[in-house]
Formats: sequence, C-alpha cells, structure tokens
Amino acid sequence: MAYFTNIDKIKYEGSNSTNPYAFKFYNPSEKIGDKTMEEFLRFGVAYWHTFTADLSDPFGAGTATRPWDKFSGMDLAKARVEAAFEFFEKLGVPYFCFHDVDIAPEGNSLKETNDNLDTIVAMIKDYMKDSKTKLLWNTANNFTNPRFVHGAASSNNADVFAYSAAKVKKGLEVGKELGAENYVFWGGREGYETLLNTNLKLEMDNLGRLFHMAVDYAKEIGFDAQFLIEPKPKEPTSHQYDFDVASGYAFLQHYGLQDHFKFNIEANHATLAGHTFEHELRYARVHGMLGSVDANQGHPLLGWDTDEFPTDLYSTIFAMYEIIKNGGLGTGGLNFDAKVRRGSFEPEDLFHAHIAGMDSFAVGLKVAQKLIDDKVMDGVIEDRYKSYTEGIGKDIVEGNTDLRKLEEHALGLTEIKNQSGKLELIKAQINQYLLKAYAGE
Ligand code: XUL
Ligand code: CO
Repeated sequence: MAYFTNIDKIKYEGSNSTNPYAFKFYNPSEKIGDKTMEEFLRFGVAYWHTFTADLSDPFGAGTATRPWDKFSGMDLAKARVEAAFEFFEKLGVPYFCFHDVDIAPEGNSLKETNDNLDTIVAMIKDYMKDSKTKLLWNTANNFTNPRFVHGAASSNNADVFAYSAAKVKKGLEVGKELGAENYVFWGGREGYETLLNTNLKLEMDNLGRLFHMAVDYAKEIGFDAQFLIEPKPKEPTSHQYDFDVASGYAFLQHYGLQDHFKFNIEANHATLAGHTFEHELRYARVHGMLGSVDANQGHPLLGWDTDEFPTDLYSTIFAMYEIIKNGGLGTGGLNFDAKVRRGSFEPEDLFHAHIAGMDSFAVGLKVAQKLIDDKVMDGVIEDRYKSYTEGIGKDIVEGNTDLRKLEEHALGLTEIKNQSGKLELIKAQINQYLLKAYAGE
C-alpha cells in the first residue's frame, strides 16, 4: 500500500526552483573534492521520529496525522515498514536507523517481544532486497519501559541489568541480520537522578561490564559493525554517565574499551552539555573517535533536547568542516535524529523537514570544502602556531627541553610579542564564502 501518494521522487532542481518537493542544494551526484555529495553526506532517516512518534509533548497529546495510524499492533508495525520504504525511496536517502521498540511493539514477555521483532525484521529484510536504503545503525531502547525507572545497565536492580543485556544481545543479532554498519548505545537512563541514593562507582563499573559483554558477543556472532556511544549530559537523568565526548572517552579508556568504540555525536546533545556541535566533533576527531552524527539542532531559547531539523547554515558548515577534515565518516552517516514541530503535523511536513536538513548539509559541505581549499581558517591557524615550528617552540613539541632550559629562555626575553587572532576577519570571510555559494560561484 502507498502512503505518500501525492508526492513523487524528490529531485535536485537547483537554487532557483520554487518546487517545495525538490532539492535546491543537495545534488547527490555533484562532486565535492574527491567524493560525491551522496558519498560524503550519507543521510539517514530516524525511524522513531518519522514513522513512530505522534508529536506528543509533556503538556499535550500527539498531533501527527499519519495515514498508517488507522492500524494497530503488529498491523501498524507492518504498515510503518511499508510507509518507511516508500519514504526512503522518494527521498533518495541511503540509510535509516531504529530502536527495537520503534519497529515492533513490545509483547507481554521478552520472548513475545523478540518474536514480534523477528517478524518485522524479516519483513524489513525483504524490503531491503529491493531498496538502495541500508541500515546505518540500530539500538536497544533501554529507557522507555517503566522497568528502566532506575536505569538499565546502571540500574540498582540486577534483574534489570540482565533484561537490558538480553535486549542488547537481541539488538546485536538484529543488526547482524540486517547488515547494520554501526550499533549505537545511548544511555538515556544510564545516569542518576540524585547521588543521595546512588552507588556511582558500581553503576559505572556495571555499564563498563555490559559494554565488554556486547563487544565479546558481537565478535562471537561475527557482527563487525562499528560500536558507537552517543553522549548526552542529561535528560531524562539529571546526570548521564556519557556526559560528553571528553567524559565518554575517559570512561572508554578507564574500562579498556577505547579500541572498540567511537562516538555518535548529536548536535543538540552537544549544546545541552554547554558545548558547540563542532566542539564535540573536533574533540572526537582529533582523538580518532569520530564515528557518526545525529544531525539536528536545539532551540537557542529552550534548555532541553528539542531535536529540530538542522537548518542553521553556520552549524552545518562547521560540522562539515570537521567531517571533511576527518576524511568523511567512514561507516557513519548523518542521521536526522530530528522531529517536525508539533504544529507541523501533516505527512508532507516529513518531506519538507528532510529536504530542509539535506539542503542545509549540502550547503555546509560546499562552503566547508571551499573554506578548506582556500585555507581560510587553516591559514590563520598555521600562522598562529608558527612559534612551535622553530627555536624554543620546536624544542617543546619535540621534547628537547625542560623547566631549567625554559627558565633560561624566559629570562633572556626582553619582549613578548603576541599577534591578533583575527576572529572578525575570519567571520567576515565565512559570510562571504556562504553568500558566494548561494550565488553558485
Ligand atoms: C535521545 C537520542 C536517542 C538516540 C538513540 O536524545 O538522541 O534517540 O539517538 O537512542
Ligand atoms: Co540521538
């Protein structure tokens, strides 16, 4: 059955197009540097926001009108698969992502839940045979059900630890079955509400234990997806253990897991942690830990995870700068972990939202590549740090000095000369590059 009957395949029509169902900047076959846009951007649709969510919020009921909502139970799950593959095809996206509970309803027992999953996974596998859309990643939702009230792998209750482990085990099997290129761990409940009743050390140790078991099991079943941790500082917990990339990286190193994981970085999680999106990307990149991206944006006036579709072009430029410098995302991609606003409740809005996000990242890619080619930031950076390429600076970075020698150097200085950081010049140049890209220059 078709669900988006009034919408044809979305094509690239260029920046002068007035067709709302066309890409204005995302031209999949256009070469940027040594890759096509499609190869670089590796877009993914988030199943939960696009096919499962009803747009409810803590203050009000769902508003979404979805043609598949006339079904319920397993029929609804099947209708969503049909709708999803029609959507992927029409949008021309190479990837999708899901949690276990997004694709199949939970049963009355774990066994029944797994049976439901098996049925839908088999259906998805069938659809994937005739589709170009692949699974970027899957994950276990170990946060929604009331059993996870005190956490999942970090719960005080060992039975809940076991239940979480069982869901991760099934998730790895499903990922293998569908050829997932990555497997994500987002610890929505892996944190605490208050320290007053929390054994922080045991909870973190247990989280480390679950990750080790997952690494071992994936190896055992021959599932070679890249494992990804998705940091978020808070919400729903008041403190999440994978707070940001820096604390997540420390965690991985402490538990000897750093060779088995990379990070899935979400823009809105970065801003919740008090960082910019590009800070998290840079931090992961320079440590060789940048794996994938949840592409969205927060609202500057709201202090929670609003998961808006990414339309801020400065943000997409700075993100793509990091991704290009990383040599791309490897097996990762740009998953739209983003939802249409509660007022954008019509099915068509799902297309407008994804087109907006894809076009915004296409502009980001084009501008970032030009900024890199012309060394707009890199030239300034090279120049700012040139004191480390000769003399005492060279000795410092090559480890040929010590405090005594440095004191000797400092005592001999008559004048210390600093130079401008040129921030306003760089910002003006970025604007110029952005506007030139609009003009197609
Ligand atoms: C929640 C969030 C999740 C993860 C996957 O903030 O980002 O949807 O991406 O569990
Ligand atoms: Co996310």
